[in-house]
Amino acid sequence: MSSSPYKISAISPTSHFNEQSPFQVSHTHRLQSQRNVNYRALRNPLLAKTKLFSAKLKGELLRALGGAIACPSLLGVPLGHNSSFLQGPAFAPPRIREAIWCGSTNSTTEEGKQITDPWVLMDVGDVPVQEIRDCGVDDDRLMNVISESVKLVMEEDPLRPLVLGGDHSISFPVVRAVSEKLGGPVDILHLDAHPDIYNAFEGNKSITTEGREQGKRFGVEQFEMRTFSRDRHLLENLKLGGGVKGVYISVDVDCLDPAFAPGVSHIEPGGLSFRDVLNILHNLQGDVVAADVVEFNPQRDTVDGMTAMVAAKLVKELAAKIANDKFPCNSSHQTCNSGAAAEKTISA
Ligand SMILES: [Mn+2]
Repeated sequence: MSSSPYKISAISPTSHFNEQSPFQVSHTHRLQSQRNVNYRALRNPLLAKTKLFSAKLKGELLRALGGAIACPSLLGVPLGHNSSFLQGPAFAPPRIREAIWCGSTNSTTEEGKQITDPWVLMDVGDVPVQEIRDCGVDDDRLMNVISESVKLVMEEDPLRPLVLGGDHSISFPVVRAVSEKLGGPVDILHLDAHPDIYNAFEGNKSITTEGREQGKRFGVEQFEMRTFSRDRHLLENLKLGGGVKGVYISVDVDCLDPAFAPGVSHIEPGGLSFRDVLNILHNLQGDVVAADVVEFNPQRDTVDGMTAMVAAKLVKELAAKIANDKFPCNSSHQTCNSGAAAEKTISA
């Protein structure tokens, strides 16, 4: 277990989880009197059904097509109010989607998968975070809504959550859901300019104490940029997820040097290059069960949406990492001569 960066090898964060459905607001009356909002909209699991319908539809489509073993599905979590500085990450998911499908770039990942291929990328939309907050729902319950939404996606095998943040506070409810759904801990690969391992930050429960001590306490191995050149070989040849339920990857866009990604709330010079990050992700060996890309802040991006493109490419490459199907010629429908590939040309 000594070969991983930013790894928390045994997370089973069930202590704060509320078994009650987040869509059943228990203190309805108090909230109604405070805000004069009809909480039936949340009790009557309309929101859950909407999300469930979208995930179910995509899941059924994939199962009908056959062959998919694991297919990443975008799930936007536009939450920004937990950022310690700016709230712009709440606006990130639509900007990332826009950049993913932007005509100025192509739909092929570096290893040759097509994101237009339903086996490679699905999308079940956003968790309606702001709408729920506007109803006066508190943060704990909101985090439960996020966890439940992740679980709804995971119910629809072979879908796997590829989460678009949002600020980094969303990673906790997402990992919690993944771990609970899979029935055990996962390894976490966390790329970030900041350790983000406070015991509590403005009331937020975080998975880990202060800095290095918390890291040690929770078995987090941290690799720092000042020694990156020394650790490069190790970090670019990681093998994770052994003995646990798989690997969760959390990429805070500010892990990148601001030369590559200026559109973040917390600019920290001296970070990774985009190629460094791709090398780490591409060479990682392990079953990636879910991932997130967080902290892209469109309000600080350049006019040309440069960081949006960076975030979008991270998402595309993570999708390629997660996507797994029975067809060896995934992206080559037209050129592959095998029967299996012919079967996959349904959508062509
Ligand atoms: Mn950060």
